[in-house]
Amino acid sequence: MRELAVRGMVAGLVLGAVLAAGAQATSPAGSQTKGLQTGSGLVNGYQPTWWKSAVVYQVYPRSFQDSNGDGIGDLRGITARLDYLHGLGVDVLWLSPHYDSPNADNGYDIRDYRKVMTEFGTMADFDALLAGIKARHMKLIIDLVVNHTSDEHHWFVESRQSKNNPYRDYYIWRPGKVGPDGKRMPPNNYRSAFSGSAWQYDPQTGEYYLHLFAIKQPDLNWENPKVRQEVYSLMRFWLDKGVDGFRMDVIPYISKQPGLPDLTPAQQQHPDQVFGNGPRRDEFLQEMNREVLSHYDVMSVGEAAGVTLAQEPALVDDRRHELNMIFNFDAVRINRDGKQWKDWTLPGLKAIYAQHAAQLDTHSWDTVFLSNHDNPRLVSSFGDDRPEYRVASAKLLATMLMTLRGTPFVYQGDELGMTNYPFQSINEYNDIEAKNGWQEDVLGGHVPAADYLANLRRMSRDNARTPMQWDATANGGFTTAAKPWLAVNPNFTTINASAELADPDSVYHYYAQAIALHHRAPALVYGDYRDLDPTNPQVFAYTRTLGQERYLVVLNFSEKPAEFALPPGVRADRLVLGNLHTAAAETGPLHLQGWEARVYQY
Ligand code: ISL
Ligand code: CA
Repeated sequence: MRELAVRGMVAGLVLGAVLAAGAQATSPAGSQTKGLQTGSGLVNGYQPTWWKSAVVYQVYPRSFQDSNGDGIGDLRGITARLDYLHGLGVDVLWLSPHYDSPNADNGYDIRDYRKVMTEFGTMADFDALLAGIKARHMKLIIDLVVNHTSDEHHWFVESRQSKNNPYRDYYIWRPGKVGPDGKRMPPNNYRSAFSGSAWQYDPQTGEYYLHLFAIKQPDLNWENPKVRQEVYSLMRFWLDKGVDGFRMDVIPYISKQPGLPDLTPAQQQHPDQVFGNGPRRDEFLQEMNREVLSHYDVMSVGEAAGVTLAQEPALVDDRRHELNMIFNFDAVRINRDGKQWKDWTLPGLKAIYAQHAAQLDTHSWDTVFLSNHDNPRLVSSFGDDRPEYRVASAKLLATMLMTLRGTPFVYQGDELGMTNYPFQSINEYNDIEAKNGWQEDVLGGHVPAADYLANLRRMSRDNARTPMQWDATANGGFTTAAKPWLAVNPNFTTINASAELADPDSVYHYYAQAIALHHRAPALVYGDYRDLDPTNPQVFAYTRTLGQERYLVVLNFSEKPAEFALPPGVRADRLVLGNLHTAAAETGPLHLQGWEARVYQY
């Protein structure tokens, strides 16, 4: 009953937000920018498409909403919250893996691509979720994890049986080497992303299989045309159900280096760049596009670990017919060196966005994101999550996500300003990466426990995976179970959706406003990007321009006040979005408060 009452309240408030935003409803970019269109329908040189002007919201199903009291989020839980997402104004949901899985890596280890994970529900629940999304004129993209499967997938169960099993060649098997001491050694020096060798010895046939991730995630052999056809077939299965595309997990890794030689010491600094640039990568993606994607009006976004910005057009230039866009890691990982936190600077971040603008022409599209289920919380990493700055800095980051160039991705809970979790001990973590690292680094005697934990607390993926905070009741309204699968952040009593829906000044309502602005301003989608002051260490100021439609974005990335002199020609008398209630027009330089964000149209 409690659940129902709360949901009713949430839906009522959301309806209000939707009505309020109604006057600013999305319209196709082209209809508002006739002056800039050429005969071919281009806008500022870009071919307009729905996925370029969309705002995407990532749902991590395990942590979104539990509907049956087992402590694990599920599909019915998501369906029950669709009005909340619709009220936020997002167009597309990206669902992290919902497939049958033994959960060695929370669903990124798939046992059956055509079955829904039992904890998440049934295929009928999936169909109902999809129908609920379509009924709200939203779209759904799902996670395509085909660099590897679970070791419990029937292909692998077969593959490991014998060297002449028909599925043997679905995976990457190699005999070991003999070490100087006469002992068996893995075929090469590749390391798994989750510690240890990337090779696992299998006594059944006396060979090793490759796993760039967990031992329970054997890599598929894309050299085998049968594997590729299996993948295309499962893609069609979901597309024919009506899903609108895929987020493709570590997709550049599908082509392996011929002969799998050892990494050189230099390559060992950046192994992902070797894994992500195999010689047949583009050929495989072009084949996938030809055989599958080109037959549907869908969106494709590749998680492109190992692909540098300079290499990005190879995957996304629309004349190459591979993917629509990728997640380049330069910005999101500016605060780390390997797995270790490192301080970042604002000019460093700006330089990355400037490079994006310079290196991608109108044939290439981009993503804008600074968080997801593999990274700590947005406001904790790039803003300031101390109580006095959390709301303002979370709103500043929302402003930036919705005004930079590229399709913006919002990770669940960031629209509430959710923060990192106050982890104390290794036992509080669930992530295989954290646990394996503890085993190898700390128990192996290489890193003091206190140092490992201090870094992990800041960088762990589990920071982003704690359950959504819906209200101030037990476990944040995520579950009625006594214990959720991963603990709810204790700050749920103050940071939660119900409180934010009721507060017009909340991070949630600010996101809704920023998203609405993104939707009504073609310049924020297709406009040129110009950084006005690249070396300023405190203020990030840029313009987005599409013919006569011009926006100026000014962001004070600091708790300290700042002044910013407007360049000649910029009239700052039309504030269209701001996170602190400043007077719209200022004469002379702008006086920005700590973490103040403003958007002017001029
Ligand atoms: O997040 C990482 C380590 O902290 C990255 O190395 C990450 O593993 C890499 O970006 C690939 O991520 C994707 O594939 C993994 C899965 O664990 C991640 O959740 C997924 O996003 C293996 O499927
Ligand atoms: Ca459940």
